[in-house]
Amino acid sequence: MRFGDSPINSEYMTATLDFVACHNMTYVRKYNLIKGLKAGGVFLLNTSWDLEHLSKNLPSEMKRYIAENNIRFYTIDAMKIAHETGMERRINTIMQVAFFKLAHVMPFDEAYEILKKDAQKYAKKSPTIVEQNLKAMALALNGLHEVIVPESWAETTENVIEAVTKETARKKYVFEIVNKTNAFEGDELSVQTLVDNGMTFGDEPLGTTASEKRGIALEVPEWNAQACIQCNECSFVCPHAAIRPFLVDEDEWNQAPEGFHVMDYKGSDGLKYRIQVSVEDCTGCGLCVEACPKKGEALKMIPYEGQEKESVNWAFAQTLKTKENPARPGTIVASQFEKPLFEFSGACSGCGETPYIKLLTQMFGDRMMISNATGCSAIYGGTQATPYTTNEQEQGPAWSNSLFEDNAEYGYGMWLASQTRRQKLAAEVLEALPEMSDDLQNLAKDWVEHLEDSEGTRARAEKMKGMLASEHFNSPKLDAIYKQKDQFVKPTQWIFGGDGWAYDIGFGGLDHIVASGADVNILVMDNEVYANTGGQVSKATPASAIAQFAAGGKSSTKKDLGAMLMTYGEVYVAQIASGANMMQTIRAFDEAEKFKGPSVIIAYTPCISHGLYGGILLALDEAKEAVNSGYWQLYRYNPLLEDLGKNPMILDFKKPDFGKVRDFLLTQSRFGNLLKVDAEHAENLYDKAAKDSRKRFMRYARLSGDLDKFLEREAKALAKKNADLGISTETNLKKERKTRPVDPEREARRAARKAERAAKK
Ligand SMILES: Cc1ncc(C[n+]2csc(CCOP(=O)(O)OP(=O)(O)O)c2C)c(N)n1
Ligand code: SF4
Ligand code: SF4
Ligand code: SF4
Repeated sequence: MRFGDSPINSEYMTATLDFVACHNMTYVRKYNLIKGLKAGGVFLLNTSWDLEHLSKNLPSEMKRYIAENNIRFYTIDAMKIAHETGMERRINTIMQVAFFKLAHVMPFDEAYEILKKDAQKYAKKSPTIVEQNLKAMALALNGLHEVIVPESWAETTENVIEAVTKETARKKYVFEIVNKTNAFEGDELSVQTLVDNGMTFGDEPLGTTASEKRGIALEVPEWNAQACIQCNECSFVCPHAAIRPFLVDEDEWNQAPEGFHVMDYKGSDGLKYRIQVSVEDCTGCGLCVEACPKKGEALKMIPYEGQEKESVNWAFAQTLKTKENPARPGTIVASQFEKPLFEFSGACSGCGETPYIKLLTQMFGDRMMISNATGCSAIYGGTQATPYTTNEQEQGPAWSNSLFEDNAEYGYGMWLASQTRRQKLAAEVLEALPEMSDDLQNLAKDWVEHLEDSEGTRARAEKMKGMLASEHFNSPKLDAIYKQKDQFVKPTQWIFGGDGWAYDIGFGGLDHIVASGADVNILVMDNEVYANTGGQVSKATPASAIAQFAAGGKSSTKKDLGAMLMTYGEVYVAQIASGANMMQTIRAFDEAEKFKGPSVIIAYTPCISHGLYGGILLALDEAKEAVNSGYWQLYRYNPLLEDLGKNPMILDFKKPDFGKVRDFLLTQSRFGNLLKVDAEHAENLYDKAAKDSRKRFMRYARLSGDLDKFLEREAKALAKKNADLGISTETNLKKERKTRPVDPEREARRAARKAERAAKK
């Protein structure tokens, strides 16, 4: 930020600075934070370290700079203050006070009054929040501590930043590209360095985020074996794959480091079970704890400090052998014993998109091909470090991003290429049958017969590979087939993107590819906004949501992409929300992948752009309430069922309470802010949003055959509600009439009126 007496209109990066604040102390070892700080300038660090720890932990380069340039160095333990005042992990108010106190951009008393007044904005929500903020502000003033910089700091020579970087660099690429760009020194990279790292065609090695070890969490989960029920749900919801279940055999257990506590695995004799957190990859979102059925007992958030030892345990867990998955296939537990081939992405802490991608890689990652639309998933998916990685056999997703608008076509091209190669290979296999042994012939015929089948493809491919390994010398034809062994496994083509891509800018292409009948799987991560470019409205944005280009709340209805695609009749379509129903998500992914035609899965995606009051920590509740209120419908439309004479449409949640839509909307600022601007307008739009949700649900219920049941239930509920309120409705009037005692006078009057009418005729 720049400050001056007159408005500053020009935009440029600041190079010489008066004030630098670091709100996350793990950054001190990652970035050259005080580069450009003027002599006599102020450096403020949020930390619990005292002088002894500062001397030990700060990089020498930083200590030297502070000492040589007479930097005024202050610390504050903002996390402690936040906890003491009930503000949990929110430290912004505290750091703001410290900033105004130290930066002198305006008289402090004046700034403090403004901040106090600003805190009153929370009064509408709760007076407690106002009190907490005011208390935190007062404690911030007392908590500021000026560090008396020891003279010895000027003489430190060891360069810690460099030492740490070199130590953690697994590869040349990580050292020369990833670490440089992460330290904001990408501008200094030469073209030659990119060429030397094989990037001429935009290629980059897989699994590089695993080397980043960003250590950005202020708090991390701590596992307690005594209370854990081994449900693996913490691992399922983690957006960053930073908490995972591990199975340990007796030999491995004997080698385990001290503190690597385990419990007996309840599903199989002789195996031990442990939930392990990678504290350096955790972002501290807290979702694992929210998901834990034994929240607060089996898993709880504790300060990162002191948990560094867990890195040793994580490193040990990485050396454990992969065990045969002991859990029942298709379950949540089983899914999480599979290694995620998408880990430690740089998505926002608590992102709702990444758990979907992670789960897909756990289910099909060893044979996945992915084309990705531009959007958040392209940025965290494939910038200088990629979260896509490989299993022990070096198998992993092949990923690429072309453009925003052509993603479906691009994925179709990938599919077509592999399809063409595999069909050519199948023809070669059939032609070479006479040159094969009987056993290989049987295998080869079976392989051709199941060319397009996902189930069992890995096993068939491995068997073919094994037999051909000894027979391929026998003939040039067999040798040519053996050389194409990478084509034996049926790949699974996925096409990822956000709603901005699928509903709007890439819709024409998506529709075209779906209509082609190609066996591709499309995942639409619907956060109902163009998140990556700052929150522009899309056709997926619901009525009443505020977004860019819809500042007064969107007035039109959310597009029903699923219903449009169902009209083809030959497309698998599902709507899911993993935070609300994990099993339905697994089922939909599995069915979509097996379906030999186009599949489209539309996934409800909590996002920081929704402005959840209470923070992204509540993302799972957001998904649950979206479904419970009927705002988001869960369904699977499977054309295969129609072929079996069944109804292809299955509603996976049938008891929505549309009366709760308004409550759901008011948990998020994207809707809630409208109320502050124009309450009447807001209420009208909320009403529309609820009606839109009901209409959509009815549309699906009509298809699934649940409509009558639902209307009946709705009528009964209404009658009960009215009866409770003493209001008469058609249903309870009838009931009343039946049960009302006969009143002779009224009966006589009725008979007289009837006679009068008859006489007139
Ligand atoms: C043709 C084109 N228009 C606009 C852009 C800029 N752009 C890049 S990502 C993006 C938003 C993506 O939104 P969405 O598809 O909803 O994904 P999200 O970021 O929400 O995950 C936009 C507008 C672009 N790259 N290409
Ligand atoms: S706090 Fe968030 S990032 Fe860390 S392990 Fe839990 S879910 Fe994963
Ligand atoms: S969610 Fe809780 S109970 Fe379930 S495995 Fe994780 S720590 Fe254990
Ligand atoms: S903006 Fe939303 S979708 Fe994008 S990375 Fe952040 S939380 Fe995820």
